[in-house]
Amino acid sequence: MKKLNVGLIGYGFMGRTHSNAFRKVNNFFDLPYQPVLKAVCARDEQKARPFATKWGWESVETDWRRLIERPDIDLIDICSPNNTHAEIAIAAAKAGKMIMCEKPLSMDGKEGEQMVKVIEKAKVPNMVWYNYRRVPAVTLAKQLIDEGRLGRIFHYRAKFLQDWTISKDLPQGGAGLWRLDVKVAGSGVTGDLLAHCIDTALWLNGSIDTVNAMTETFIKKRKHTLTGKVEKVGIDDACAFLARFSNGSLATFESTRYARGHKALYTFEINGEHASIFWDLHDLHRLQYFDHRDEGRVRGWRSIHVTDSDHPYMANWWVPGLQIGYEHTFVHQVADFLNGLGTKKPASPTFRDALETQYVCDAVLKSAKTNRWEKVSQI
Ligand code: SOE
Repeated sequence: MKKLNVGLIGYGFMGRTHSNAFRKVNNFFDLPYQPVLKAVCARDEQKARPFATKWGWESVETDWRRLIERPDIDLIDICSPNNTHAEIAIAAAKAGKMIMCEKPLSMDGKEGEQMVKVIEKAKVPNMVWYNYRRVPAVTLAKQLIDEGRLGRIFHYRAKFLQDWTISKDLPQGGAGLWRLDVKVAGSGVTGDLLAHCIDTALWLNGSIDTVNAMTETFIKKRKHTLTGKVEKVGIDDACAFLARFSNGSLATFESTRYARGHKALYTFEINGEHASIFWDLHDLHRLQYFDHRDEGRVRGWRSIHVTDSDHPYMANWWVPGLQIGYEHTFVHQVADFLNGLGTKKPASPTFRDALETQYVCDAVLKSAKTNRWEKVSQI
């Protein structure tokens, strides 16, 4: 097993999920590489040091450029806010480092294109952390669709609902709350939550041709943590859009951070000619499946408990019937990335795959402004 020295940039919520994944992955998966937690990088050394101690990072850097220059770092993992992704990824690629980048890839499609160009020229392995693809039930959905069990697909329906920004007293900017600052996040729920739904949808159901969207910013002004002033809010608090896939199916997507009572209700349903599937993040180890070809007397929705050893990823965990959760999706993502390095078949989503999601987000935000159907740029 070869060592792979990782340099992590950022130590927020995602910094924790990634650190956990790098630490655990070799305990559960037989892989050609072993990640070594070499250095964590954050501007505030006082905060980065306890994080490094807690998660086992060997050293601390306070300047990402210095981290990239280090000859002992093989892989740069970017979990800093969205407006930093492009500059860091481009510099890391030019320095010949492998790159893993938090979602969304970029602030918009144009920026994403520049990233893809440089990364592909440098020929460095790369991946974007769209972790929900690697929930075993979601991967099972992919298998069932690819086996043709659903037949022709008619409908795709996805939503991602949260309720944590309803208070008008919540400021914008700063730790965690940069998601409310358009200059840092690029957009609101479209890039933060719908990007997940779009990534899964493109993976399961192929490309999207056109979209028609509406967005709303319910709280128009919020205090900015960094300036102390009340400033205009530039993000979309809610977004809903219609879409047409290239395979002829119709879709609805909805996301908001104003759905009181819902914390992370990511669901999707797909209706095909023969069968339908439904998945819900709040019940993530189950896949609901209805197959019209079943004998009529026993036909009905099956609730598949995706915990058996012939289910995706599950043979690597406990014994059949015992569940895993959210953090394991990140472990799976690292395992697939490392296997991809070994076999030279890059695991998805690569930067190029994630650019497709940016193009859909761009078209959605454009349509919300023009009030028209908009075409999605194709790669
Ligand atoms: C926002 O609240 C958030 O943390 C997103 O940034 C993540 O991508 C999503 O998985 C959960 O919600």
